[in-house]
Amino acid sequence: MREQILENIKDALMRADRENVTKFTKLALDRSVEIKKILDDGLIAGMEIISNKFKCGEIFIPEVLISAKAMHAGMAVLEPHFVKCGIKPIGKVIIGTVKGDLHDIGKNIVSMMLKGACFEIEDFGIDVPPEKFVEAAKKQEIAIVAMSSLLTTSMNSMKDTINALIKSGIRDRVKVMVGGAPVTQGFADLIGADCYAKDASQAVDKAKELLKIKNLK
Ligand code: B12
Repeated sequence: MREQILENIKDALMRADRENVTKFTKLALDRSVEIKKILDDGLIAGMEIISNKFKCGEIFIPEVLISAKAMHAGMAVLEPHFVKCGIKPIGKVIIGTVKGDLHDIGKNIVSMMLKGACFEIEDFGIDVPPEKFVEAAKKQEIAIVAMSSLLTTSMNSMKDTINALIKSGIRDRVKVMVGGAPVTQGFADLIGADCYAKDASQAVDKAKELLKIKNLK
């Protein structure tokens, strides 16, 4: 039954059927399916199928965009259940998709899971220029600057942001975390980031490691 609900979420996402994505995501929660399972085996699994169809030329940008909206609808159902942290935030993270890049699904998942793990999050959205990260990090006490990139052409903006942090003299005050489908550990090392994570769960573990916080949620 639970497996069937996850199948229904995937199926609705593939059909870009926002109403049913919402309905089956709520149903999965009602049936006590673990949130991480709903995310990984329902919503993200559905998005992977969309990715493959897009890659093969079976579907095009407009269809992907509608499925992305359905994905956001499912995530909106899950979000309040992630954010149940009741204790003082363990550090502030500013996060955004870098300049030139409009992809935000993965970044939003990372943001949601960090929030659920008691980090305070300020999400700058998409197409975020280096100056915006730097200005925020200058004005407030920021523990981690987190950047997402899904395009090989926007990855260099991560490097530009790190350079801008160095230039403004605050690189030592913050940790830099990077991720997104084309980003690798090698790339993170090359640009001088403090950490790379391949998915949202790993992002939570690594963010805690960066701040040396253990055993929290
Ligand atoms: C959905 C999608 C779109 C949607 C985006 C909607 C939205 N609101 O995000 C739309 C239709 C708008 C779109 C547009 C374009 N897209 Co697009 N898109 C995709 C697609 C199919 C899925 C991406 C996705 O959401 N995946 C699901 C999420 C959950 O995975 P994820 O993002 O990787 O995130 C996970 C991890 O990477 C990690 N992570 C992500 N961010 C971060 C950040 C940190 C700090 C950390 C630690 C971890 C982390 O954790 C996440 C959760 O586990 C990918 C295919 C793919 N294989 O990635 C193409 C893809 C990324 N797009 C591509 C292209 C080319 C484009 C366009 C240029 C197409 C065009 N001709 O216009 C435009 C670019 C627009 C722009 N300037 O950004 C290419 C990029 C190729 C390349 N080498 O650069 C891809 C790979 C498709 C392909 N195979 O050709 N796209």
